[in-house]
Amino acid sequence: MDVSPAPDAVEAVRSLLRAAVAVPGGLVVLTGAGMSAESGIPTFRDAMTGLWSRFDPSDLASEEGFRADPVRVWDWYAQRRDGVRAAEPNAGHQALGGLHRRHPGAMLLVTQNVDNLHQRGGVPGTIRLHGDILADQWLQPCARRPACGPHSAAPGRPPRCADCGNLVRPGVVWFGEMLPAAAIEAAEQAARRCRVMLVVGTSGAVWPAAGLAGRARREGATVVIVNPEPSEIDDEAHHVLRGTAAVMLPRLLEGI
Ligand code: BV8
Repeated sequence: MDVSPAPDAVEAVRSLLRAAVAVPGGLVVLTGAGMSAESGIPTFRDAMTGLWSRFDPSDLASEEGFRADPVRVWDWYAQRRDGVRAAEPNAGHQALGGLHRRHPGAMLLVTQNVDNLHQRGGVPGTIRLHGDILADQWLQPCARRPACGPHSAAPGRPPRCADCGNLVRPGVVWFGEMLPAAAIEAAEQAARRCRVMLVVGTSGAVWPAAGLAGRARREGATVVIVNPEPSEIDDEAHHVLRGTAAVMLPRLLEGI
């Protein structure tokens, strides 16, 4: 396992990627918060600095946490939403968008990120395992028929239904909640079929997303990790390139 992105290490991975994008579904890219760090969106690890450093993310990102203090959790998401709206896709997002344009159908992009930077970076079909931070949904399914939409809620922190008091929550997957079945099934199927899985900017700490690299490896794929720091899934990798998403992805994907 080579650790420094020496030119020959990068070239070895580039030839694997070149072969992978020659077949439909040959490449699966799995991304985490590190993918958006150079767009100014703090990673979960880094987010625990400053204003929110006194809170455990899985406390804030949970139904229990929301029910315990809806205002605090709503404000946390409102601040993160502003950050996502103000952010731009970085050179890493753009490089993946370029590869998608050059080889439609060859790459499946699976993300843990709840921002929309992959879509804005040119990969509209990105599979979102953990939802969309800019989407709203009801905390409880609306009992009315036809059901009211969360946009009809009375403004507030959080907005709530003027009739039944139902709260609006962000359209993300909270800890303890199941992932969207279609998304995790598509990701697991793609992991089973790919030739190369490129894992970018994830600590590999959150499941079931963290299990996708091991599944791909067990099915015979080559696993490549791009991360400036060690992650909890480095053992699943055949190649680890210590670098950032916005620097390493253009180096790996240009001209492929
Ligand atoms: C579930 C949306 C069924 C919300 C998120 C098995 C074992 C242990 C625990 C579990 C298990 N199975 C289930 C669990 C429980 C739990 C879990 O995994 N807990 C962990 C913390 C131990 N999983 C769940 O609850 C999942 N649901 O399993 O349902 C069930 C239910 C109950 C019990 C059993 C089964 C739901 C998980 C989804 C939660 N929602 N996000 C929101 O965003 O507000 S997860 C959220 O955190 C992100 O989406 C992301 O997935 C995760 C953060 O991880 P990363 O993205 O990797 O980011 P992190 O900050 O950790 O690391 C950043 C990395 O980037 C670092 O490595 C750094 O070095 C690198 N980096 C930094 N800069 C750069 C860079 N890389 C490249 N370039 C750079 N510039």
